[in-house]
Amino acid sequence: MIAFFSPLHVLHAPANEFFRGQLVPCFESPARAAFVLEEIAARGHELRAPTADSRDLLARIHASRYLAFLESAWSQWLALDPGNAAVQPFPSVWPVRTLRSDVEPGNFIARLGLYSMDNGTPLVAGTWAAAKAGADAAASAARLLAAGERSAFCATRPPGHHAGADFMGGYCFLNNAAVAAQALRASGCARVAVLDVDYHHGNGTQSIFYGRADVLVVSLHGDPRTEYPFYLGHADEAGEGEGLGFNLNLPLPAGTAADTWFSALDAACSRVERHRADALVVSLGLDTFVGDPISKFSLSTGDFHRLGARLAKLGLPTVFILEGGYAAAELGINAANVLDAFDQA
Ligand code: SP5
Ligand code: ZN
Repeated sequence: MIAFFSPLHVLHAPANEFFRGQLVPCFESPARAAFVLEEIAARGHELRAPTADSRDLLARIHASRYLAFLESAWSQWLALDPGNAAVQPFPSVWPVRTLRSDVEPGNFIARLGLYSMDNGTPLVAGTWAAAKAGADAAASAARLLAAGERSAFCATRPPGHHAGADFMGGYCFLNNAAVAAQALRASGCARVAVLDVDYHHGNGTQSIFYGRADVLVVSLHGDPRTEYPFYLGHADEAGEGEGLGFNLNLPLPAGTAADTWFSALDAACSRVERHRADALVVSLGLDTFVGDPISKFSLSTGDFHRLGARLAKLGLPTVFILEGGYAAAELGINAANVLDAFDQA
């Protein structure tokens, strides 16, 4: 399988994130992509740099004021104080219910809160460049499918599925899966399906397509009653307006065993089949792995073969987008197992 990879991902390397009131090392690290790169190269997959510019697609997925903020956020932060070059900005105030989000505040931290869903998504000097390269990879993968390729993989980081039209969150800034889906629509696919198998509900992707019938979103994830992102991902979220019936959430309790997970995957695949999609985007989070340090499902390394084989049975042109997965040393093996089983099916 052709794999898109940009070395620019290393520019997004924040040191710390908050966990229970303390700063801890970031789980979402450059080492993740390095392990993925190493393993897919070792297994003979072809690596390519992104070839497409995602700027026009990003403008269709994200709000222009959010994109403008993200692109210039670091220079805005430095403009406050040159000493900020060595400091990570974190939001500390958010426009929750009854507060206004239509007026962009003049205060940088207030703007950062306006455009964030959590304080767990650290932003650094190279975040925009790394995230943009990931979106370019997603656009490149869609272009490859339009040219007749069966599948492509985007070894992207930072991940994307928590990022909504106008906010970052959950280590995500630009929604790469949404970019791929929109690019596939633009290249002539009448119906696209996004299947999100990350441990965490893909709230950003869901919200971006919630009112649309042309892009079905199906997600299999830890129950948001106890798992991040907490405030979205319940089973009764079915879409709205024209999009009613085109969103399916399959939340599973933390601790769910692999066989139950694969039964839910079958249900997800059935819904994708019923959509009669022309192409599939897989938000490939690998934090369902038993050894993941922040998640509570128990897929084994071998189970990722089973996942790749099951997805291949859908028989659809498929873009795989790397999302989460924080057992970095096993991430490459788990990702490559999905791709190899898909290729061999
Ligand atoms: C893309 C993706 O997988 N994003 C996940 C974002 C999760 N953010 C919350 C992290 C909470 C860390 N909890 C640490 C528990 C250690 N026992
Ligand atoms: Zn995740």
